[in-house]
Amino acid sequence: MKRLVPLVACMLALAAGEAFSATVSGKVSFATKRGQHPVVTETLLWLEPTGGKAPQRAPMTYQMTTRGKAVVPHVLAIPVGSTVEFPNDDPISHNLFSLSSNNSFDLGLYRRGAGKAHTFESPGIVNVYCNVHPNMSAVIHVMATPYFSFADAAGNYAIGEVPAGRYRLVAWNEQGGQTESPIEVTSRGAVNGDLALMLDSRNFRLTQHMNKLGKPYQPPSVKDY
Ligand SMILES: [Cu+2]
Repeated sequence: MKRLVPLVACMLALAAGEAFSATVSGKVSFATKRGQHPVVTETLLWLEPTGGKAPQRAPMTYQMTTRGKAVVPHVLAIPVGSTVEFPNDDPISHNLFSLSSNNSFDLGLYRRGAGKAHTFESPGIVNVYCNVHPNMSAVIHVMATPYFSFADAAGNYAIGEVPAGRYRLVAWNEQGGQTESPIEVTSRGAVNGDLALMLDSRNFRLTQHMNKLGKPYQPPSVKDY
């Protein structure tokens, strides 16, 4: 009798037209050269439906804090339409900005305090820099899909509650770039496809970006502190 219960639950679910969903999980690994240490926990994975549109996660409010002349967190993933607040914990002023298309912004120079906020209306990768400190940077992924998750320190990832369908599974890391794999979640909740992804950071070079006016940064001066 006990064994019948899941079967009955299953039949009821089917009768109600309830589709199966699956957890898409696997592992990301890195090809590196000596001295390279990509931050594995900053690896973002997401699923884009191939054909058809993904539902959206409700927009939320997030924070990106300037602290110790760094941006924390360094990588953020947010549903499209979300707002990011930019508090400044430092005793010095910062000026975060982005020139990324469709999501450009310029907070202007701001002192310690709650800071300003910006709402990100377009999906895509937003490269964030500070107009005062060329070494400060962050990345905001504005997601058009609700299916995204960061890897853990070992590179393992899990994206839950994925309905049946065909998807592009994409992995991104700042040093490792981007790679993808076609996968399918079957109507019975099985996951087919290559879930072990390899990111190649060997060609990564730290390049100097321009300031918010598209000009090279001036050499640091005492005034910047
Ligand atoms: Cu700064």
